[in-house]
Amino acid sequence: MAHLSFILIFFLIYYSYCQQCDQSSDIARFDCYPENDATQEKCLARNCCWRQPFENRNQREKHFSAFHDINVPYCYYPKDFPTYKLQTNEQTEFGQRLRINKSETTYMPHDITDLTVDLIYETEHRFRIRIYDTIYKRYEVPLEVPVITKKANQTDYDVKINSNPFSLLITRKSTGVTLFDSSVSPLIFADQFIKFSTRLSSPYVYGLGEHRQALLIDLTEKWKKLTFWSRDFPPVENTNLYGVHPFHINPEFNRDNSTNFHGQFFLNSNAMDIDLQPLPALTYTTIGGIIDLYIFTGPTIQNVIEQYWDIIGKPIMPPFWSLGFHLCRYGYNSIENMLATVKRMDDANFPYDVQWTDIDAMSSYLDFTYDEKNFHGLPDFVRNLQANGKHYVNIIDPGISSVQSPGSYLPYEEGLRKNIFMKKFNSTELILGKVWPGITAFPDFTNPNATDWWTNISSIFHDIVPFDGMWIDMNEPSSFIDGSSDGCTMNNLDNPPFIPNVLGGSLSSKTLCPSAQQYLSQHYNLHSMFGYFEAKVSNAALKTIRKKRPFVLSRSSFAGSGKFTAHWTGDNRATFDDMYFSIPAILNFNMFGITHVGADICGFGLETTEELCTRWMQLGAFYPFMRNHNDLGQKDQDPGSFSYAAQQSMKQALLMRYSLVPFWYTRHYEAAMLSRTIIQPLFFEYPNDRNTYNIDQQFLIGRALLVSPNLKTETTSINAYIPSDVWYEFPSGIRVEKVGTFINLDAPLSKINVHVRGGFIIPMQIPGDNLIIGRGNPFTLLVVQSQWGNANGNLFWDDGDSIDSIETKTYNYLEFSLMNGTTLRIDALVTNYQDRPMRLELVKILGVNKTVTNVNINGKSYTNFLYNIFDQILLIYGLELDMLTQSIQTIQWTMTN
Ligand code: MIG
Repeated sequence: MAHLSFILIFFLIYYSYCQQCDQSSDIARFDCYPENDATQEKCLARNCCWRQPFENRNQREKHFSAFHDINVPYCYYPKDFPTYKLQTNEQTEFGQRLRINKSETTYMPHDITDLTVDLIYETEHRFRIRIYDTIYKRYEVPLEVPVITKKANQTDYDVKINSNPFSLLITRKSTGVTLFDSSVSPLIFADQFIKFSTRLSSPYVYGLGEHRQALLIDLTEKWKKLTFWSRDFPPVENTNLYGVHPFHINPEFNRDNSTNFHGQFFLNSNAMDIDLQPLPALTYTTIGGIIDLYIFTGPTIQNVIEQYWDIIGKPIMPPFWSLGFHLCRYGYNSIENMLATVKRMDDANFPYDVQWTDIDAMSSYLDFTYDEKNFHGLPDFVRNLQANGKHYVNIIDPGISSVQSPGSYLPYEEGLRKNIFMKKFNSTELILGKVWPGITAFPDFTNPNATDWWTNISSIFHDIVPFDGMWIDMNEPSSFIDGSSDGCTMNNLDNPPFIPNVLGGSLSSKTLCPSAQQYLSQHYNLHSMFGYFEAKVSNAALKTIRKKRPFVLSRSSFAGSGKFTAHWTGDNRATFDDMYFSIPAILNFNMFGITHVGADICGFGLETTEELCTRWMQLGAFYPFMRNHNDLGQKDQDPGSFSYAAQQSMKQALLMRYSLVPFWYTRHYEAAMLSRTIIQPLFFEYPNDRNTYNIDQQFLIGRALLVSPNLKTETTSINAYIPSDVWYEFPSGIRVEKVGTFINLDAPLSKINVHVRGGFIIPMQIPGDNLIIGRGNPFTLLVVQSQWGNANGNLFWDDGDSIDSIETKTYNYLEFSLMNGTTLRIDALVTNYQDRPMRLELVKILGVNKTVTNVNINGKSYTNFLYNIFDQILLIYGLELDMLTQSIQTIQWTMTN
């Protein structure tokens, strides 16, 4: 009898194990053992299920590729894995406050058994979930987000609470589509291990940076792990990189073929993994902070971006000059070499605005110094550039040398006095790393005193070398040694029970110990925000010093960095592949609210070629931030260093950029004011055209320009997608006949394909040698009719450099509209910046399909026009129209019937 009951009990346990482990398919498994050393034994010790995947059961080898993370997990959660139950649900002003708890602990140390869940109905389209320790206050991300205390009157989402086990379900009211569903896996909330999952609405995901990846993360068949922990590393796939942006967009494909979009932002700055799987589902695993999750319900993609930027802040309005061409390299090594480069630029008449220097211009790599021997006369060089309308930017690294002889290095000594350097764990001793100048201390930019210190030492240097912008590099922060000059502690910050899949396998890999103490919290929590705070402080310092609109370029970034800084994508290489990856990168950073972004043109590492550099200069002319930059030891790659033919191709692209600057500048205004991305993928404008969903070799500038670069070596044509719409080639004005399909376009080395879209009016300007010299030049308008004969455009214009021209409304704002294919109207809506006239010289109208017989300007007949019947282009030239003199002006034409 005893024997029998033993068998029965065994059978029951086994049976329930099977049931609890039953999964209809592999894709519904959630990884219970994400570490590298999963075994059956270790898995079962976690009370999880261990089974080979259903599919490919006999092809075990195939599943184990180099990346353990892209496979179906063998170890996964059973259905009854211990998790939380709902205890109380209280109605509050902002929504609901829940108490959840659990009685059993999990495999991670320090489970937090009593949690509070705040469900905040922030706006009609924005929902916030906060899950935190009911008793002890935990670290929270020091980002200034809106505080909502009152529930929105109406919402387009529904929230359902499951009580046992606890989970949340959020659906879109209008379609019933699931936006968030955490029931797919158990919530785990331990001190250093927080994990939860959600179902996705479709297997298409966009965002989740900074990673080197295609624009579309397609989960139809793929498992993917993305890791977040700021890291200095030349961009490769499948690793954490310089910045952290846990934001994604997920389309919802409706039965009626329409598409909605929603977004999600995980406000958490700790090291984390995001796992994606074909269910489709997404899992967050973070090792600190709280759960603070935003859901943005769109429903359009532009709405999602706007709703996200309402949380993190809108991008900074860049100074006008910073839209020009920037030239830099690591290793000019002497002022003579740099002068020779500048001369090459001027001799060949390239438009160009900003000259940079790298660390080789410093004295012994010390911040706020310059090498008075090899770069003798740098101050005069800079003043001379500035006298000619150009600008100068220099590099600053965060590591401050701590080993200079006493009395000789103010940045360090002032920093000591102001007590702004990072400390070792539980100590007043500085934590020291090693960077270019040798042993260095690291400023804690979260310390309020750091702003004064940074401003002060920058200002003293500015009195010597009057730089116009700050390039803040190495701010992951990067160190040549792991941890510190004397290692790290053995405590749980330096050795957490779980480490996300970070490069190097350790949180202190090529950076400081996580246990380092900063003003606001431990480095463990703030590491990925180092660049964010440095950018914030540098932006403030520049404002104080120059009293003008700041320009900062930061390598490391966090959600919200766009408020303070521009960004470049770091140490790419001179390959065609790297050139391609720059496009999804700048598209992503636009979604992340860092709209002023570019990649090192012609490639940083490796030797470029004339072909690659020509292609890349052409593409880079359409990056929001255009800088050619090169690594130490590589041969020159400034435009002037190439053959005459290559120079001509590069110059043509530069002239396209410069002539479009009024259009660019207005896009920046719209980004800063209206939360519009500057560069966007095609699907942003054509969300109902599925062909566009994975296009990342082409992109749009604003809504009106389509850029289709040639990204392949030794080819003279490209296969480009032209969405179903009215398109003309830019600048020729020739109509594209075949649309809504991929077509072959001529793309010889001398040409980059750019198209303008019907329905838009593009403000342009005759280029000068640089943007400052060209500021007073005449404007032109490119009017591109839609199929209905209308078009719209706008123009923002101010002095280009004031900190507060938007706040004080010291600007001009014009709107252009074409009606009935015959009347162009200019509305000068704001005209508060009257320094000089805004002279319109030429209007080019595309798509005029009948002969034009008469032109009237403000009611008076005007004879300077040309009509080209073959290309259907009307040119009205020789205009002397000051666009500011009247609030409404009209240009009208009459056509034969
Ligand atoms: O350890 O300052 O990404 O743009 O030229 C390399 C030298 C440090 C890395 C930057 C790169 C810059 C380089 N810096």
